[in-house]
Formats: sequence, structure tokens, C-alpha cells
Amino acid sequence: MSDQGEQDRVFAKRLSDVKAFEFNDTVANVFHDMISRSVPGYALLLHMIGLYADIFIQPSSRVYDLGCSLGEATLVIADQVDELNCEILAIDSSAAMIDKCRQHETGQDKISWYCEDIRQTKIYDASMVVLNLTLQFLPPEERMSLLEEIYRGLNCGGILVLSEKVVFHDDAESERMVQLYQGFKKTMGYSDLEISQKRNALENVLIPDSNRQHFQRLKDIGFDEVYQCFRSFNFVSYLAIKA
Ligand code: GEK
Repeated sequence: MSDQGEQDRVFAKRLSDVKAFEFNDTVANVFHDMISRSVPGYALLLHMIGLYADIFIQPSSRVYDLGCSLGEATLVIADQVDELNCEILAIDSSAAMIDKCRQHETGQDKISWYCEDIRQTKIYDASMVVLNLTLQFLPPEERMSLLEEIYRGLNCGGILVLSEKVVFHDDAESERMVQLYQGFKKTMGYSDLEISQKRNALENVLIPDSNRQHFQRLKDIGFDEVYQCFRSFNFVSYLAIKA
């Protein structure tokens, strides 16, 4: 990305009232720094999305980046599809994020940026759908229907890339991963105050499913192959293929 934005200091000062987390202008301005320092392996996730794009995107198909934020995954995908005459639809419900996406000077007309709720998005003729750390922000009871819509809209041979923060079936493992994850955030320069205020802001906003739930749901929907291709502490990424 050309403009990497500002350093994330959103939770650095003690707040008298920690409000529910929102993807507003303040967050959009620092989002690259925030996600890079908060998701262990974020750069690798983007790299893997580029690799999947190279292998799985089909000529003249559609590619969806759902919950694209600043469009970092979108831009990685766009780099891979030069010869393929594809349409890339990058969608986010945050106007602050999409305004920033529209400022990218990509020199490409294959990307369309939409400010829209992904629960309204019609998926069709797709060879690749990306949900990179987005599903976790939907109400849990609405996740299945979005994943079913994605499955229906994928062509044969198409893929879903689903990356999420997760909890584990085993409580001790979940607790250990939270401990390690918080340690990771400290190594990335966040203070105890920033970590705890952000955790409070995300309570009831980011609701993680369990690793097992994700895997089973993708299989139940009908994906023929489901692989967990990435894990770093309590972050995982699945590659689901519709044969
Ligand atoms: C990346 N994928 O950099 N409809 C549309 N967008 C939504 C919705 C919704 N219902 N709910 C949340 N979002 C990105 C990172 S961030 C992950 C994704 C994070 C959007 C929300 O506005 C935000 O931009 C994004 O999902 C989640 O690869 O912050 O941990």
C-alpha cells in the first residue's frame, strides 16, 4: 500500500468509558498499523491469499473480498489476475474504510469498491471469495446463511478463504492461546492498558467461533475439501474448495 496511515494509539490513553469497537474514521486512519500489530501472521495471510489467487482464480470469473477494510487483500489479488479478465468486488460496510480504498491509485478498472453490508451481497460466478477476519464480526446466528450464499455462488473448483480468531474446544488450550496472544501484542509495542481497553471494546463485537465449529460448518455446507492452512496462536485460516 502506498499510504500506510498513522500509528495505532486508539486505546493508549485511559478512557472513562470504553465504547463498543467501531470501524470509524479514527480506526480507518490507523488500521494498517492496528491489524499488522494485532494479528500474528497478517502479512503471511495476505501472501497466502496471493498464492491462492494465482492457483484458483478462473478466467472471466468474479472474485469477492468481503469485509475488505483498506483493501490490502484486494490489492494482492489484483496483482495476480492481470491476464484473466476477472472482476474483483471489494466490499465493506464501513464508509470510512471504503473512502480510503477509493483513494488507492491502482491504475486498474477490474476492482470495484462497494460500501455495503455483506449480508446483502449477491455472490455468483465466483472462483474465489475471501473472508479475511470478517465473519467473526457478524452475529453468530447469521454466519451460516452467509457461508451458504458463498457456497451457492462459487463455481466448481472455486474457493473460500476464511481467516478468523478462534476459541478452542479445550478450555485450557483456549486460555493458553489468549495468554500467548496477549504476550504477542506486548512484543508488538501495545501496553497492558491498550490491550485491556481494546479487549473490552471488542467484547460482544468480535465473537469468535471454535476451530471445530468452523471446520464442521464448512463441511456441512458441502465444501468438498477443507484445510486449516494457517494457525498462529488463536488465529487460523481455512481453505475450503468446492469440487
Ligand atoms: C483485511 N479483510 O485487511 N458487512 C460488511 N463489512 C463488515 C461487516 C458487514 N456486515 N461487518 C464487519 N465488516 C481485511 C480485514 S477487518 C478485521 C477485515 C479486523 C467489516 C468491518 O467494517 C471491517 O473493515 C472488516 O469487516 C473486519 O484483509 O478488524 O480484525
